[in-house]
Amino acid sequence: MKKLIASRIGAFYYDDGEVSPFEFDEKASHMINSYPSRINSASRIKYPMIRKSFLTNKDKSLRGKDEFIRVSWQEAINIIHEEIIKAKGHIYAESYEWGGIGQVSWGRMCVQRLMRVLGGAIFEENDYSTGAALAMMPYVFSSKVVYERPTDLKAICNNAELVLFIGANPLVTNLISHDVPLHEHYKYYEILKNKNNIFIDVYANESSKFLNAKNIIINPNTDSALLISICTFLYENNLYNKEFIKKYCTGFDEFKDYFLGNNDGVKKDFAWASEICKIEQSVIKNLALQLANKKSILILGRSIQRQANGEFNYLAAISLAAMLGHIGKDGLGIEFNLISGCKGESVKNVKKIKDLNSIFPKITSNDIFIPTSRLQEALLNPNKAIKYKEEEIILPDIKLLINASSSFFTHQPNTNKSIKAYTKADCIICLEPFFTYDAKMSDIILPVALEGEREDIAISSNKEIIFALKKIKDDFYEAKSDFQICKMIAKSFNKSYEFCKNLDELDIVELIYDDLKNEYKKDNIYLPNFNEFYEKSFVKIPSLKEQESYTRFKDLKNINLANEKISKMGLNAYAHYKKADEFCNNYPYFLVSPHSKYRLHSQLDNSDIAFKINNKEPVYLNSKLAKKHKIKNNDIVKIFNHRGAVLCGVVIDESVKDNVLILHQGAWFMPDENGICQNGNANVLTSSKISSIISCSNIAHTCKVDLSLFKSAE
Ligand SMILES: Nc1nc2c(c(=O)[nH]1)N[C@H]1C(S)=C(S)[C@@H](COP(=O)(O)OP(=O)(O)OC[C@H]3O[C@@H](n4cnc5c(=O)[nH]c(N)nc54)[C@H](O)[C@@H]3O)O[C@H]1N2
Ligand SMILES: Nc1nc2c(c(=O)[nH]1)N[C@H]1C(S)=C(S)[C@@H](COP(=O)(O)OP(=O)(O)OC[C@H]3O[C@@H](n4cnc5c(=O)[nH]c(N)nc54)[C@H](O)[C@@H]3O)O[C@H]1N2
Ligand SMILES: [Mo]
Repeated sequence: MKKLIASRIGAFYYDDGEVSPFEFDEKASHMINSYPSRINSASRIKYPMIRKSFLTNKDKSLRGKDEFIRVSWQEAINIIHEEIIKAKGHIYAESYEWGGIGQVSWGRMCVQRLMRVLGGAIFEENDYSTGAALAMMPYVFSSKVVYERPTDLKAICNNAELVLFIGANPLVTNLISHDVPLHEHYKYYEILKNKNNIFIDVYANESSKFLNAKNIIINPNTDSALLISICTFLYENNLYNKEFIKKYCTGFDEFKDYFLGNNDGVKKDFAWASEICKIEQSVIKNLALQLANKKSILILGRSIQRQANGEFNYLAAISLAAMLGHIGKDGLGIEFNLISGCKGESVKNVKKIKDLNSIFPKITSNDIFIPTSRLQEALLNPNKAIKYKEEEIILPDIKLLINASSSFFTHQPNTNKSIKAYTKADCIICLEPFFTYDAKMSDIILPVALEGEREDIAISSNKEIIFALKKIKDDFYEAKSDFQICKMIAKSFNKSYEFCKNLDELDIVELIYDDLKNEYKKDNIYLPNFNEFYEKSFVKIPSLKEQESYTRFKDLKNINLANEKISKMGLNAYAHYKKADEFCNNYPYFLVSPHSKYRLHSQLDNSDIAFKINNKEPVYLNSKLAKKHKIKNNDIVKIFNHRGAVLCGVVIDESVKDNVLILHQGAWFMPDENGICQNGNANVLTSSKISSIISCSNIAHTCKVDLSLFKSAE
């Protein structure tokens, strides 16, 4: 019989090896087809296991090379208990972040709650996705802005004449979502096909192709130069909205002095940008004129802020949008939050669903926060003072790592540095369904149940459908849910009451459902009782359907284009373009590592939907570069720099900028005996430097490499 499964790659039915789409998914993703091969993957972890030399004498030197010994759950919990006591005050528990789903048993949430119940731990502030932007926005607007309710696609379709996508590939990045995606955005992208769409990217990405859009193919890491040169043009030709600038913007005069070159003698005009961006001046001018004459919205992806000085790329785009003066007008201006979560239309009167944390009383604990993506740095340099925003912080001394839902070796830039960093920890505990490199580098591995093997409750990303996640198949060997594992650890400290009032998953699922049901009842919206919901596996919340379109920044107060506090940090706040080359060693090509349509980060790389060329992750490059290196489609190439090397399979794509290699992030790290990754994990090559001290965030998209032919295709 068909059973419903809800996940971050979508909801779908599963019946004895067969997958079929969920009826309310408006365009089910191909990713759901990964499920059968994934649940039965040979790489799954079956039992709790402990690294042999850790078990015998706590030796760290064989981490990553050692064999694992099967232990009972009780033995594993006993050892974890002792290690937690030993490392108190030095435990890192961020568990960043995309494995699993659910309001009760999402690994990241469970581990964080467990550690807070036990007194606190070390966590990270902001995130890998938009770390630079999240830290920058309070200096520009009055709040973090990025994840606030977005101007939705419905409003854009109704109002915009020109949609400018900057480093954004929303039809790929909306395949997945934190909550269950229903892909309601497609119908709006169908409407957008009739508009004027322009993509600024390093290649003609999938979304651009879908919209049949115009492409401006840019030299990576130079978007702010392009955007600033348009500001100069608008200013000099009196084509900008003076009233908007006067009413809402501070710092414009300083910014103007910068783009006119009043202080440094360099006018930031089309000639200047053309040289930096490697785009013809006429193309930039044409874009500038269109922006000046059409009602537009700038849709920003996140890639351009996951770069050296990425904070300023967002600022440059905001400055341009401010000069265009559409911010706050229906469906126009600028938007940062259409990259995942679908967000076709805003649904009225949504009540917030609770989770394991919010359904129980809040726990206060002594937590320490480091900036996002600084774990490696903290492990290698405990007690080091680093500059962060306007202050100095001391990196904590980490002795124990506990990870659930996290793939550090594919998500953190500079994998070989990560390997060195991991040798510093005394103990590493990993809750994982699969034998990833993270699992291999751990001391204690605990097998985790996947969707379909545990009970939970989840909501769709548009908040219209509540899903019951059910156990629809037998236990996978000894795998348990993250919730069950964390509850067992809490219990070993006599803290399971604080963790979950001693309740089981299904009891908490019922509490969460009933809480939501009661909230809706206050608005005369009636949900079925829990048993009926659970029996059916999902419920569509009635009467929410009156969908409105929404535009943000209606209550805009101020945009600060050159915040003094940033200048006080030693960074030039009004110089919105900053060279990225200085961050890179002298290799000929930029490596860009976007998010793959075949994966959720590293997840699904071990499924049969993974797209490989000669068993390697594909690298996309254009024929000019291929000719230069005498390589052809399907050849295996080595991509390298001073940080390491990876092997990839060649795909020639004419649209890729001629100094760029595109290698999607997330291929599992599989080093040979010389440390060369046989599977093409992009982060072997990327730099772990910080974007700037404003955020100390990662710069995965600022990376240079070289390549050579490794093996010709037959
Ligand atoms: N299928 C799928 N969807 C996902 C994810 C996934 O792993 N798989 N991950 C999710 C998560 S957590 C996040 S944070 C988002 C990420 O969302 P984003 O950060 O927006 O996605 P990216 O794929 O990194 O980059 C988007 C586009 O920017 C382009 N780009 C890269 N460098 C530059 C540049 O210098 N200039 C310009 N103009 N363009 C550039 C890339 O070629 C790509 O087409 O995606 C989410 N959605
Ligand atoms: N080069 C480069 N690097 C990047 C980026 C980039 O654009 N380029 N993007 C960055 C961004 S935006 C992000 S968000 C990060 C993503 O980084 P992560 O969130 O670490 O990525 P995932 O690969 O999704 O890791 C999830 C892990 O959880 C495991 N898992 C699956 N289900 C469960 C479960 O139910 N329980 C538990 N305990 N584990 C489970 C999976 O097997 C996997 O190992 O990557 C970042 N890294
Ligand atoms: Mo992300």
